Amino acid sequence: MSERVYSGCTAVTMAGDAPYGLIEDAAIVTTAGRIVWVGRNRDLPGWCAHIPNIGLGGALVTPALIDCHTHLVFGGDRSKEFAMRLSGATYEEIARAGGGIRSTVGATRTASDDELLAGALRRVDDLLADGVAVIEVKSGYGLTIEDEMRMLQVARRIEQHRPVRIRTTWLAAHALPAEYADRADDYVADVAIEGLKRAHQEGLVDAVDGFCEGIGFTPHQMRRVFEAASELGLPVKLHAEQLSDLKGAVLAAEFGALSADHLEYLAPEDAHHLARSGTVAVLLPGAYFALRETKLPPVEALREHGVRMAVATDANPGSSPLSSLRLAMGMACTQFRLTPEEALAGATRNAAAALGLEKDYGTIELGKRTELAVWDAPGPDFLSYWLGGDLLRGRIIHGEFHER
Ligand code: DI6
Ligand code: FE
Repeated sequence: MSERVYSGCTAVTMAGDAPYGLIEDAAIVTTAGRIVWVGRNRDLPGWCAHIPNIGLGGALVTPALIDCHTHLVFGGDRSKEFAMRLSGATYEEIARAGGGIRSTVGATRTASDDELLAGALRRVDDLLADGVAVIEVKSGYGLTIEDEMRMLQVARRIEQHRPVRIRTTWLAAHALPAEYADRADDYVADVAIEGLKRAHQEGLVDAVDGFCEGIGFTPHQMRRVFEAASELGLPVKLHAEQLSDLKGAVLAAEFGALSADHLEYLAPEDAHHLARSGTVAVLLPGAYFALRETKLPPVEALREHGVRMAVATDANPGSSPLSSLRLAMGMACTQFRLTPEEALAGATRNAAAALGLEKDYGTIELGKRTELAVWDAPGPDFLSYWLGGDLLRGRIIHGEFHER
């Protein structure tokens, strides 16, 4: 059942030694949603002769893209703050004045579940049009146990409405709600940690994150959250070094984090910590762009130390109002000087690693899930080079081709 040969395509496997793992005139064979053979069409084994063969007309086929860092469940929007920032207010000033994340918290708490879901689905649809098949979604705009859990429940419901895999991340340590003003330690204990235990009991948590920053939580507070996560056997990740260098990435590495994210202010000499722990560096050029940041993440040092780099949208109403992963890839190249191949690896193979999903996703290889993106593009560089447009011809979801 559900066996297919996809032929007449250029396979961008993102595996093996060739650039992009490229195979010209390729065939990909799938059985029950898993890749069972991939190679040159002329080498197709005899046992494939009876399998329905679908010609892709010279299309480019990549692993489906993965957006490994989003905050796409939220209420309201922050277009007014966008205007304020353009007339001189900084992101931090707005946050300290009660705007920023806290204003989205107000709008999220008052939104119904269905309203939150409807807003999220619009952004999910944007990502699907970019060939995305897996999306990580964080909580962090509820900041009570109930509202944080509600965000993750809404995020999980996305899977019932769209053909996409959702991973949910507990990010209660995102901002301090007004009711806990000057009591950050209490908030960490009562909500970030107690809530985590409850959300985990309900099966809502795939990973645990925090905003380690002057306007967020201290490394000491994040350590307490990470210790609680480790006791529950949950993997961690961290918003680290986005606005200043608090050594969050070093802390993340100490806990064997799946990823450390943002990293504009990472000291180059700290890159080796991420390499040693196998922690993925998730680069978020949308936030760099929208905040008009000028400090670049130390890409050269990350590369030198062999730290795997991912690229994600950070889709959120404040620092990164962006729902195109391909645009994030283009920005990663132009702003951060990634190569187009690094950018695609960052949205496939390394994004899968940032979510602990590399056994199933991120490359076109034997045994992986047959989740692929089929593009009208002359070559893989094009995916990062061309900004915007409608390049996706279709998606292969669980082994079945779906035209856009
Ligand atoms: N860093 C970010 O860029 C987002 N969260 C975080 O910790 C911003 C979230 C927001 O501004 O609403
Ligand atoms: Fe973020």
